[in-house]
Amino acid sequence: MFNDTIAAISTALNEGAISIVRMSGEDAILIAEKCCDIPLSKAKSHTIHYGNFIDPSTQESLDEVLISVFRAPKTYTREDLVEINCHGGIYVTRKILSILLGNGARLANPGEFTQRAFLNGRIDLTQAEAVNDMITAPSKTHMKLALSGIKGSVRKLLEPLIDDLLNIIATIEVNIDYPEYDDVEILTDEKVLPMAENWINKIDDILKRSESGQFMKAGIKTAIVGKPNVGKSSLLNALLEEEKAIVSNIAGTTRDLVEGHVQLGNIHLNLIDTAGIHETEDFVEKIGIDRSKKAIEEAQLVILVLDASEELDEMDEQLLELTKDKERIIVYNKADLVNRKGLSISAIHGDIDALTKEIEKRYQKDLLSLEEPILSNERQMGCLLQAKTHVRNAIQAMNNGMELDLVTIDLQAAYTSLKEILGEATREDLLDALFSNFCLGK
Ligand SMILES: Nc1nc2c(ncn2[C@@H]2O[C@H](COP(=O)(O)OP(=O)(O)OP(=O)(O)O)[C@@H](O)[C@H]2O)c(=O)[nH]1
Ligand SMILES: [Mg+2]
Repeated sequence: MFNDTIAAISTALNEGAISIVRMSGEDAILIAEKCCDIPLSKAKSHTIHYGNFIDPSTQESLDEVLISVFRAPKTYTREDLVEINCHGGIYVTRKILSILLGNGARLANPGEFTQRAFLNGRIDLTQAEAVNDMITAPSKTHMKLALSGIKGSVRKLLEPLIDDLLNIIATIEVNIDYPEYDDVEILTDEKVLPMAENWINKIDDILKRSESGQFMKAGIKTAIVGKPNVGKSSLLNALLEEEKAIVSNIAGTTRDLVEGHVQLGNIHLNLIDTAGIHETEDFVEKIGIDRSKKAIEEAQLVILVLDASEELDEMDEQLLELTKDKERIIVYNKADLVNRKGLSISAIHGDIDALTKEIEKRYQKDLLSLEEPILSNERQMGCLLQAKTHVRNAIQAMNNGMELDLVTIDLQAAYTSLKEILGEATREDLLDALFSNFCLGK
């Protein structure tokens, strides 16, 4: 528990109907009571009170407010918590905060409310991270993942593994310290080895699903490429349902990369429309073409556009060759002019269902990874990878005939790495760095 009381504006500081100023700590209720005409110290927990916010130094009434009182321990921070709902003017909100600060509260650091929730043991680190994910969630998929994170999905995902490890470590310890104790199973390399192999499989499964989940969350980097005039920009516009890129019948219309984002169901594409690739002496166009080639290299998905109304030429063949090792979809555009076998679309008429269906089909499996609990960021995945390395070391040690009392060092390291995901074995400075990414009042 902390002995200072923190305060911050918890809503975005903008003109709006209401703003919320939040306070947490031992003196939260006392300080609030000093600054209003409501007997808050008598208020029951989880109640809301109407009254006036008053500057104690002048007795001036500043705003009509609603004050919520939450008494420890069933609060966001596990401390006494007060939320002052005032009118959402920037001046009045700031003024209320400054009066609270003048009467005993300290300005909260970014993320400090959530940090207290974590340090006071109400939530684990993955839940704290999920709070931030919820606030920054750009789509329904992100929101759903963040919510399951807030509810503790990562802990549930890891708990069987952590329990298993702890159990084995404890049994080995007992075997070493109390060899005469015959109630406890005597463990041997032969018994632990298959379990460790099983842990590796479980870890790999979680890592694999989390990687594909993270990939889907971040959005698929998709480059639309092809010769000039095949309809790349028309396709970009059709996907975005807006006239973002210039379309014309002049070959070489697009010279720079044009970017856009689109959500196809739950699939998020980060699209790049590129300059048509061909041989040219035009200096500016050449730069554009170099950028197109780089975009192909960096893309996670390439949509290669061919013109259905023309025979494939050498340039098309070169592009087919250039993109052959990439994850790619080949589409025939201008299918309204000539019908071809293969995936056909007519970008200019917005007739691109065949393409969007193909994309959805291709990423269906990755999307499924989002249906089950996964790790939600690089930090968590990094710790799990470390845990895997330690289990691997343990396996190697056992294969080399090492005694279990030595193997247990690697098992303990694996256990610590897993606990670190939940923030239960980390250092303070790491936590400070982590919570400083939060915004104020959270
Ligand atoms: N008939 C038909 N014409 C199309 C279709 N899609 C694009 N076009 C036409 O093809 C021409 C080129 O279209 P763009 O979208 O600018 O082609 P691009 O591949 O971006 O061309 P560059 O930027 O020059 O590389 C325009 O005149 C479009 O109207 C289509 O589906 N059917
Ligand atoms: Mg173009």
